[in-house]
Amino acid sequence: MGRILAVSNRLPVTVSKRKDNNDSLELNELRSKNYDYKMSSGGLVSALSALGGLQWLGWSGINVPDEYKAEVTDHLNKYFHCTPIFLSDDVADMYYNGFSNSILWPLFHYHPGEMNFDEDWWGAYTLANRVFAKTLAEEFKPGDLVWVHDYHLMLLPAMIREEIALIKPDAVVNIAYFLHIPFPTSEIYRVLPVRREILLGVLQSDLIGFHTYDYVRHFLSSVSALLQLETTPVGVKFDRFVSCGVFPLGTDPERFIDGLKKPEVVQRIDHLKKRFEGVKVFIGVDRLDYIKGIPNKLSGFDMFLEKNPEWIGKCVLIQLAVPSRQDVEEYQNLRTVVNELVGRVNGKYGSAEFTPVHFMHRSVDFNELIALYAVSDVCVVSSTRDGMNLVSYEYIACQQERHGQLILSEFTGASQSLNGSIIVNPWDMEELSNAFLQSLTLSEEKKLQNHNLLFKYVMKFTTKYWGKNIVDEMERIAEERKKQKEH
Ligand code: GDG
Repeated sequence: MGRILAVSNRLPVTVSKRKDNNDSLELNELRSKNYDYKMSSGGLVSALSALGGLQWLGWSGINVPDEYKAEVTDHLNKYFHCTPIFLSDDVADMYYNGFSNSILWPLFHYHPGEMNFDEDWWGAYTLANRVFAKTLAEEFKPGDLVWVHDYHLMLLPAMIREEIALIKPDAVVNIAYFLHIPFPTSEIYRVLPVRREILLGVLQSDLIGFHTYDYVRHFLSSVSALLQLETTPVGVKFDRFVSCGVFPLGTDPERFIDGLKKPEVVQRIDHLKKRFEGVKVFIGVDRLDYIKGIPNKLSGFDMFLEKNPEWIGKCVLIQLAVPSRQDVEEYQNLRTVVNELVGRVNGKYGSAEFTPVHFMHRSVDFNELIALYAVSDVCVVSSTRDGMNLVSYEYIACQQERHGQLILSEFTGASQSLNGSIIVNPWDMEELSNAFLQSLTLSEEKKLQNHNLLFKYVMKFTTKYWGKNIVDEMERIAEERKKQKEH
C-alpha cells in the first residue's frame, strides 16, 4: 500500500495571515513570507501520523487570495505533509456553518426541529465536496489509500471516484470512510430532503466505519429502506460489496499519563488540591454544544444539592465549556440558557465563602486540562447524543492516583465500551441526581474496581489501535479485490 491520504474538513495546521510586514524575520516551519502556521496536537493527528506515509488534505480555514495560494500550498506540503483545500468565504460559510453544522449536525444528533433545509447550503456543500475531490484527484497516486473523515464530506467518496476516473482512468482507488458522529435511526434520517444523495455519496467507499454497532444498524436500515439495496449485517450489496464495521475510537492515554509527570503540571495539581481541600470536585469538559447536555448536568446538580443539603458547601462542579460554532444561532441561544442556569444554582446554594458551580466559557491549555482531570473526584458526561465522547477516556487516563468515578450518559458511543462507569439517562433528573450522590458515596474498594476496569480498557483501545485496525481492514479488502480481479 502507498501513502494514506487522510481527508477531513480542517487541516491539523492552523494557517493565519501575518500581521507584521517584517521581511527580515527568518522563514521557518512556522512562518512563510506572508503566513504563520501552528500545528494542532491531538489524538487523531498523532495516531494517523504513527501509521506512516501520511498526507493530510483539508480546508485551510481561511480565505487565501489567489496570489498567495502557491506559497501556502508549498509551505504546508514541505513542512507538514498537508495539502490545503481553498474555499471562498461564502462557500465555506454555507458548507460549514450552514449545511454541515445547521442541517447534518442537528439531524444526526436527533434535533430535527432545528434543521432548516436550505437549497443554497446544499449547493455549497456539493460544491465544497467537489473542490475537495478535484484537489484529491490531483494529489492521488496509484496505491494510495484514501481515508475520508466525517459528516462534512459525505459526498466525497463518489466524487473522488468520478474525478480520479477523469485524469487517471486506470487507477484502482481504495476508499475508507469514517463517521465521527452518530448515524441516527432511519426514522430520523429519512427527514433529510437529500437523504438518497448523501447515502449514494458514502456508498462509493470500500469500507465505512462507525463508533458503535447501533450506528451501523441505523445506516444499513436507511440504505435498505431508502435505496432498496440488499444489506447484510456487515455491509451493503452495491456495485461492489461495501463493508460496514464498528471501529470505536479511543484516546492516546500515554500523552495524558506522561503529561501529568511534567513539573509544571505537578505544581499546578498541588495548588488545585490545596484550593479544593475538603471539597469533592465534579468536572465537566465539553464544547458549548447543545448535544453535550450541559443544561441537564446543571439541573441534575441542582436537584442533587436540593435533595442532599448536607453536601452543600462540600462539593463543587467545575464546568469547562469551550466556545464552539458561535456563528450558528442555536449555539448563541444555548449560551444564554447555560448562563442562566449557572446563575440559578449559584444563587440558590452559594454564599460569600462558597461558589458551587465554577463555570468557564473558554478553552484552557493542555497542562491545565489534565491538572483539572487529575484533581477531580468525578467526571460528569451528560450528552443527549455523542458519537463517542473522548473526554471520558481522557479523564480515566488521568485517574491512576485518585480512582475517580465516571458518570456517563447512555446516549454516548463511549457508554457501550466503558464498563465500570455509572451509566445515566441525562433526561431523568432523579437518576442523574442520584448518580451524583452515588459517585461520592461508593466504597473505596468499588471505586478501585471501577477504575481498574476502565483503565485497562482505555490503555488497550487507543487511537493508534483504532487507526491500525481500519488500515489493516482496508488492506485486507484491497487485497481481496485484487485477487477477485485476477480470477
Ligand atoms: C466529535 C464527536 C467523538 C475540550 N476542551 C478543551 C480541550 N478539549 C478537548 C478534549 C477532547 C476534545 O476536545 C473533545 O472531544 P469529544 O470526543 O469529547 O467531543 P467532540 O469535540 O464533540 O468530537 C465525538 C469525536 O468527534 C471523535 O470521533 O468522540 O462524539 O462529537 O479531546 O480534551 N482541550 C484543551 N483545552 C480545552 O479547554 N486543550
